[in-house]
Amino acid sequence: MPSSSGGPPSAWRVRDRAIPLDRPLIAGILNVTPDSFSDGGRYLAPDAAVDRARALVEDGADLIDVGAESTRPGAEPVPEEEEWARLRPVLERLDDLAVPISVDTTKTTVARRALDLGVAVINVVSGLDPAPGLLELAASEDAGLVLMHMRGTPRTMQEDTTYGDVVAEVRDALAAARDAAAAAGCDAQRVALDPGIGFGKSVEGNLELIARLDEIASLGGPVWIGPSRKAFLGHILGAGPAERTAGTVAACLAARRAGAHVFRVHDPRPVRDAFEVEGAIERRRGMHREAAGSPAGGGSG
Ligand code: HH2
Repeated sequence: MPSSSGGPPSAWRVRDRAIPLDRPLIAGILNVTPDSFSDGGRYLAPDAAVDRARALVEDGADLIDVGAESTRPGAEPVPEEEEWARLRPVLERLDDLAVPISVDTTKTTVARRALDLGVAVINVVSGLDPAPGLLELAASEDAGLVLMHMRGTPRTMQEDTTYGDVVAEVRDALAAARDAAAAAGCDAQRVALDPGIGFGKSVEGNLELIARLDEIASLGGPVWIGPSRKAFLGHILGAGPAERTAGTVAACLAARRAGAHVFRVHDPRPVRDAFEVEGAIERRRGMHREAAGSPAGGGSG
C-alpha cells in the first residue's frame, strides 16, 4: 500500500504563493475551445474569455483553470500550435488577474510558454503518463501541479470502465504519479492529486470515488476534484449539462466532507454559497461539541 506523506496539508504552494487550505478553494473553469462538453464555443473569442475570467473571480473563484483542448469522451487531440493560438491572447490579457491561473494542458511546450506568461499551476489530465519533460519543467519553475487519474486517453477512456476496486486502483496509480513527480524534483507541497471524475469511470465508479475520497486524501497533499456538470450527474438527474448546477453543488459538498481541497467548477457562486452555509453550520456543531465536552459536561479535566 502506498505511504502517506503526513497529516492534512495546510497550504498549496504554487510558484511564489502559498495558498491556505483551511477553506475550500474554487477553480473556475474557462474553456477556450469550440467543443467542450457543456460550454464549447462560448469563450473561444479572447474578449469573451477575458470577460468570463473576470466574472468567475467576481463569483468567488480562487483560481482560474484555462483549457484550450477539450477532454470530453471521444475528443481528438488539438495540435500544439492551435492550442497555444487559443491560449496566448487570453493569458496575455489576464496578467493583472487577482487570482492565480492554472493551465489545463498535457503538452510540455504549451506549459513552458504558459509559465513564461506567469501562470502558476499546470493541470495535467494525463498525470499518470505525463509528456516527457513536463514534471521536470514544473519542478524547475516551482509550479503548482495537478496530476489527474485517467484510464487511456479522452478518445478511448470510456471503452472500459470496469475496475476491481476503483478507489484502491486510482489511489495506487496516483501515489505512483506523485512519486514520479517527486523523483523529477517536484516538491510534495506543490502537487495536487485528482481522481479524474468522468475519465474512464462508470457512474458507480464516480460515486464510489467521491464517497471514499478520504482514502485518496490519506496520500497527503491537496486533493483537486472536478465533478462539474458531468455525465454521472445527468444520469442521476435525467438532466442536460445546463441543469446540473445543484447536482454539482451536492457533489462538491460530499467531496469536501471526504477531504477534497480544490473544486474545479463552471459556476463558482452556488458552490461558494453552499460551502459558506455548510461552514457556518459546522461551526455551530463544533460549539455544541465543545460545550458537551467541557469539564461541566464530565470532561477528562
Ligand atoms: N475535467 C475536465 C477537464 N479538465 N482537469 C482536472 N484536473 N480534473 C477534471 O475533472 C477535469 C479537468 C472536463 O471538463 P470541461 O473542461 O468542462 O470539459 P471539456 O474537457 O470538454 O473542455
